[in-house]
Amino acid sequence: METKMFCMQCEQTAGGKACTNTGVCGKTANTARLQDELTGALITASRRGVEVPERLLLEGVFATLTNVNFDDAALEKLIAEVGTPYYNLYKVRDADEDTRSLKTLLLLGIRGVAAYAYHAFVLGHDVAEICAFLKKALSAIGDDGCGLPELLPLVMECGKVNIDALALLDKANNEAFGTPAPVTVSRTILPGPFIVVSGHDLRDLKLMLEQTNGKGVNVYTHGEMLPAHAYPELKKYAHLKGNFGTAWQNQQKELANVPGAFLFTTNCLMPLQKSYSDRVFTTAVVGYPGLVHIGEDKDFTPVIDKALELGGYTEPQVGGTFTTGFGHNAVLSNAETIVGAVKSGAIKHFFLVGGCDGAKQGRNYYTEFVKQAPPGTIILTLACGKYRFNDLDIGTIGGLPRILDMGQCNDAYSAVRVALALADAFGCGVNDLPLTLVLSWYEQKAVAILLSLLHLGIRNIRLGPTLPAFISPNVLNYLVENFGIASITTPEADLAAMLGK
Ligand code: SF4
Ligand code: SF3
Repeated sequence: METKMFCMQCEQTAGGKACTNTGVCGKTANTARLQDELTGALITASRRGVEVPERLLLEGVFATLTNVNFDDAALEKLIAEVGTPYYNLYKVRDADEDTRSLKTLLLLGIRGVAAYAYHAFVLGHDVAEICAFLKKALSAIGDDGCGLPELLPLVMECGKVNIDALALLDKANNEAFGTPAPVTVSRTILPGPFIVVSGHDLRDLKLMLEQTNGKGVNVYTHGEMLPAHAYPELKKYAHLKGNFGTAWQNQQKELANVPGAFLFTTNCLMPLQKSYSDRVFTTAVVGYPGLVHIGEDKDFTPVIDKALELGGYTEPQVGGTFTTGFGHNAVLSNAETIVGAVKSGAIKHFFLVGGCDGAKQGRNYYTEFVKQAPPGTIILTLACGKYRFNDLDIGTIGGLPRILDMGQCNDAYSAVRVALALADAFGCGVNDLPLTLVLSWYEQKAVAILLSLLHLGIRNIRLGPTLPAFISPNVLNYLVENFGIASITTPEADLAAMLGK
């Protein structure tokens, strides 16, 4: 059968191997080709030392991440802006399987790094060193003579650079929007016109709040935007009312016929359905054919006008609540209580159950895992995978909820900070803490975060729902031998093993 495209970058890839005809995500073969050409053009530019402005480099890498940009015209524009002939990515695919595996791991890792760096960049922070690494990595991917000895250290360095990007973004978000504090977020949608802001970009949300202020339009967060409610400079807007829906993979169902306008600032955007395609808008690196895209001037008037035209609900759509805002500052302000509770035996174990959500059946594992985690255990969580269990009430320990939502996927940095502080308090290494990481992955930011955790030497991570298709048997062996990485099995068996039962 003819191969029209080749993409294996996300967890839902066709048959667990590769999308070769059309993307399970809805990406067409032509869009996949353009994304390859864009990556190939950036590879050539990096190899030849052609100057590519930071914004273009970050956008060009970020635009190829899963569920970000489906708009061929936008991709063609980026390719033209880079302006170099493109390196043929099929050369990577034709390499021996371990080289291919490491080059793919590196490429997908930098896609995640670019996404995080982009958010820090738009908040005015210096991303020069991160961009220098992106170019170095792109250059290595396009170097046909580059083999395992060169690639393995680069893959680990990608993990380090991603930590730098996460730290920079943490600083950028805290400086711009204040220090997040725990908050209860309503899930009720009130009557009247409203806009739902999805994705990860807090700056876009802030600009939307400013522009809707006093206009009679309420604003709700969606998906990874939920932790925004914890930032004082965002929370202060009275018309930021609450959170809409659940994780990204439910959007085609949850957005159907909703009388509000939607703005996607980053992944995860799914192919649109007729019943709501007239009310979805994109901005930044997100694109979808036929939609109104809000450009760099960030004039959200078309979104606001659409919300006013739709008018919203006439009756409140009553929902429950979520709790979020347990970033490193909030958790570490309770450090004494936590350390005391561990010493007294009130807290027996910490689980970091975090990562992406997705459509696979097997992801119920994470819900079951949290339900079955015994009393005396704390669940730290982050990213959109939390929607599998963040509506559960599993009680408190010493006044702290047993489920602590640390934020977006980039707040993996918070989890690292907390783990390092606890290790410090107990005078041990992170791997000696009563802490196990149970991660769920879907797209390439999760790949970057995984590399960061490996760079920090964190062992015995459980990964699911399945292992990535781009990991060759030898690379997997390396990860198992050096880091004890393992696939999830069942909640019962994994909990027993983690708790030493
Ligand atoms: Fe397939 Fe995932 Fe690539 Fe989409 S991003 S084409 S679903 S592997
Ligand atoms: Fe989610 Fe797409 Fe990965 Fe930021 S929004 S974690 S999947």
